[in-house]
Amino acid sequence: RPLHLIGAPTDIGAGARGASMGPEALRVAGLQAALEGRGLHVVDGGNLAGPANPWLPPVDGYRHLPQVVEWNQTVFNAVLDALRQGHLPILLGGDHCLGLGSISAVARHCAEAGKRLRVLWLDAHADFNTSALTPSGNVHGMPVACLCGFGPAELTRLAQMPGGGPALQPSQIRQIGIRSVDAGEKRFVHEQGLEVFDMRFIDEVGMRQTMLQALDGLDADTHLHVSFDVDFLDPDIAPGVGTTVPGGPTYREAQLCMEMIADSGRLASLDIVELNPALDVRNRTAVLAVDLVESLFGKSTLMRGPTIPSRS
Ligand code: DIR
Ligand code: MN
Ligand code: MN
Ligand code: MN
Repeated sequence: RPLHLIGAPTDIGAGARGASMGPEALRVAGLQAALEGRGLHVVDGGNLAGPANPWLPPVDGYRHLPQVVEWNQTVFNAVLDALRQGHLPILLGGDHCLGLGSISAVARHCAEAGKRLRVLWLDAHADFNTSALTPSGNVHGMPVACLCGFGPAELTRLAQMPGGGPALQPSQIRQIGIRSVDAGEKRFVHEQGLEVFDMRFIDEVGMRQTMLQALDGLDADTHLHVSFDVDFLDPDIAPGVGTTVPGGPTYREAQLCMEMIADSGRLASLDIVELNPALDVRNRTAVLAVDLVESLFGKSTLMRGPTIPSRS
């Protein structure tokens, strides 16, 4: 099915300015040509428009909430539109607050199409803060909580399902690469039972076993959404992000992660977020993101899949 690029040039939920340049950096790094080189049909829908970043301190625990709501509404509409056309949406962020709009649309579409939804959240952070827990007020630290129904009415309403429940249950989410969780956020992650494959887990069992577990239970009726926060990657290879955290996946671990997702054959929507060209070095982080996205869409060294068949 055609891939549909949706640019959302904003840093409205971030703690550093510059993620608004992410969509263009990914285009300059050759995203479309790379995917077309895989034989895929790619439509670049261009960039969405939305309010400027007023760069203000938090109000009631949120920075820029009205603007965050507006951007997410716009992203929601664009992603739902692409899905209803039978396209595979690729959201080019923008910061990770946009995962709320994107995944809300995916959840809505799955409900309409009778599909089950699994979300892989590749990130250094759990993004499970609330206004009461957040140390920063930056909404890019809150989208997972909002999707699960914990957030301001303006955002949880967008994430509401036809039946009235939240877009996601914690049981539908697998977080991978996590290594920075705030104190209150940590308790909340535990309380809600989020399945977190943190860096210690990956160190101890390896990326292969991690991905086998994260992808376990997918079937033909599962829509797999990947929300790829570029700060998932180790900052040594991916310096172009606003909130680097040391000790992330290496180049090889990240490749294996993407290859195993590709092998599942279930990928049906994608976010690429938090790329910050203002902090990058000659666009290398964008180039790396494109390289990894090629693997995510099935690029492999040889004309074969896994060496060891996909059973743990
Ligand atoms: C931190 C940073 N946990 C916060 N979050 C980031 O401000 O809530 N998420 N950078 O990607
Ligand atoms: Mn389309
Ligand atoms: Mn994130
Ligand atoms: Mn992050």
